[in-house]
Amino acid sequence: MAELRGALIGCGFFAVNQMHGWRDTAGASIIAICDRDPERLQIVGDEFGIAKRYADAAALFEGETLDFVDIATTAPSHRPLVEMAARHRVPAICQKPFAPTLADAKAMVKACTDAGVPLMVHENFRWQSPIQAVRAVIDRGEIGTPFFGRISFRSAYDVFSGQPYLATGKRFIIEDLGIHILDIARFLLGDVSTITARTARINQAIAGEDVATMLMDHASGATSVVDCSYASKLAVEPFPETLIEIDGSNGTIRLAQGYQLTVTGKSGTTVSDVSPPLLAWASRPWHNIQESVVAIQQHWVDCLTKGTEPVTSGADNLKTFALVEAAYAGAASREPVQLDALL
Ligand code: NAD
Ligand code: 89Y
Repeated sequence: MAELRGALIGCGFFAVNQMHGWRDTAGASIIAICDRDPERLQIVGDEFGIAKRYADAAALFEGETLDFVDIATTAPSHRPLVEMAARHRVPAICQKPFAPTLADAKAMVKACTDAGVPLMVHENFRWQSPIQAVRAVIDRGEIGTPFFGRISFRSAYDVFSGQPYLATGKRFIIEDLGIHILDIARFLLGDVSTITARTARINQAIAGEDVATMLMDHASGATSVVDCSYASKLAVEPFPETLIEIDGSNGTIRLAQGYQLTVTGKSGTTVSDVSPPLLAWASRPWHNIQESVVAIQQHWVDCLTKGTEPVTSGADNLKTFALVEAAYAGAASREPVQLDALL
């Protein structure tokens, strides 16, 4: 079968990982790139040997016949670009956060549904191999029925040097990073009915919140705590590890710093190293995230080829994005927020 022909829009900081990832993804290749910043267009075009370069997304869609488009811009441009892809009947991947607002995200899902084109959000954290390892333990019934989870991301890593826009937005950690951790909670424990949230800004040099603590009721009956911080200086910097505790009716799972997985269940206690591989182009500490980029891109190609819906489709991601909106609303009101009312 012929390789799928894709184009990348947005050649910034994270897109370089996606371009490396496409080289490692079977069944697809990037044949054109687009960025309104000529310098970024040249840097990425030269590094990855892409001759077809566009400064304008409309010209890209007019000029190329594409099997998909990979949108790696920041959130404000996501809705116009996804709607443009829908108008041209081109399946689209859209980076997280899906959109500036839930209303925008819903409109994007509708545009793609109406046009009959697949839409996947690049929600890659659940594709990290340590997270997949935790889910596999739950799925094989080793700990029985989960009743509690703590999904935790605490760090003091300087994310602002690579992504300066993160320091300037009114919203920071929930929208940028917490969104992944909330998605992992959904991935491990199922959909959420209620969320209670508290936020704080410890680093006074940034505009948004850099600490968030969230308590969630899952439809399954499980309770989880999702806690995120970019203000936590630790002896050994854990970035970008997500640490996990799951308690079930027959045992427990602990994913500890250093990618150490301890499972106590029906078969006794096992301790294993679930470190992600260091891909040839990857660099520590980002290798965990970089590996998950290849995994989600391969999933997209497999889904497009088979005609199946990606697990982080636009429709699925509305439920993760709704948690972000609900967390901000609940942090402001100091009241629990029902998810049903938002979806
Ligand atoms: P960036 O600002 O470095 O890059 C964005 C690029 O898009 C810029 O080069 C900009 O010129 C270009 N651009 C913006 N609007 C455009 C438009 N309409 N047409 C053409 N080009 C346009 O941003 P980044 O740090 O690379 O982040 C991009 C996205 O990736 C963000 O949404 C961010 O949250 C996300 N991200 C995801 C992960 C992850 O693990 N999934 C990690 C980091 C960043
Ligand atoms: O933008 C964020 C993301 O998606 O993963 C980590 C990050 O780069 C900084 O918080």
